[in-house]
Amino acid sequence: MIDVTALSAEIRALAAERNAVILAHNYQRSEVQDVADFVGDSLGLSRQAAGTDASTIVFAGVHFMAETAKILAPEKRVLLPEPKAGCPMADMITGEQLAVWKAEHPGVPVVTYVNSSAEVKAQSDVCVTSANAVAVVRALGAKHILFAPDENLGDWVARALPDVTVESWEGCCPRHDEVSADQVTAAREAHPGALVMVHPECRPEVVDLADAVLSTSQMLAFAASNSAEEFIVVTESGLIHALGKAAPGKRFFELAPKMICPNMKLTTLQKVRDCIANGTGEVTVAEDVRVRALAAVEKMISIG
Ligand code: CIZ
Ligand code: SF4
Repeated sequence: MIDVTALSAEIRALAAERNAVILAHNYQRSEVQDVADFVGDSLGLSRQAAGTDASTIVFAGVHFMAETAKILAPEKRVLLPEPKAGCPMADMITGEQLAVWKAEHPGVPVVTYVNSSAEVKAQSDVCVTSANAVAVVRALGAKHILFAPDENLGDWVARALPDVTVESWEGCCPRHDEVSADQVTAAREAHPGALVMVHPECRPEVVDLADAVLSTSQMLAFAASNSAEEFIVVTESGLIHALGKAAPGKRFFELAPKMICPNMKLTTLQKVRDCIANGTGEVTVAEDVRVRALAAVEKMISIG
């Protein structure tokens, strides 16, 4: 058995000694969230990365998130405690595949979810997160867009903006895409009165059952500000810990079985400690790719 308190104290001391800031995604293990300086969604954490005085950023999350931090904070050293922590959705489209798709649709703007590689962002007109996808596409003002890589999020945007033709790449988050309407209905029956919060990476028939369709940062704000006391949470299990801190005293229920992203759980306290101690897992982005990816990310940030 590891001593979580002692290991966490060791990590905090090492981070201070090495001038490192620890960022943890909302889907990380509870003890990794607790040792971090900041917990949040990928964009919120990347903004922390850009604004920090620390020279090293330890990104407890998956690869594309650390890459996004590097895109925004190129002068800093960005470390990913577990280099094998990838995102299957981000891997569903490569830079070459996007180039072919674009060539088939000359002049059609490419809108890319931040859950994508730097190579893919670099070929995109604008990025979006699940929190701002609808607002960014609306502000873009295009009648027709290519949307990559999440078909379900593309669907959500298309439904919110019926005047826009959204052509989506057939990617998905395996964890969110496998949720069935029956699972949500069973959770509602078990907890009548609880509000159902659904992430837009879920399928349309699951989104249809939601009281609110929200990104992780939006779920945290919604649960804290809503007068309801009970919520059914349809996103990755790690958010339950963050929700408990954002809205203390409220009750949060998960689906059965729980939604667990194995890549998010690869990062452990021991790996965070080893990464800071040894400076391992550095994430780099080629400068020409970074500059083009930054343009797509900055365009998103300027809109919302
Ligand atoms: O952008 C993020 O951090 C992800 C993957 C989900 C969300 O809804 O915040
Ligand atoms: Fe990727 Fe889904 Fe895991 Fe998020 S939860 S990192 S989208 S596989």
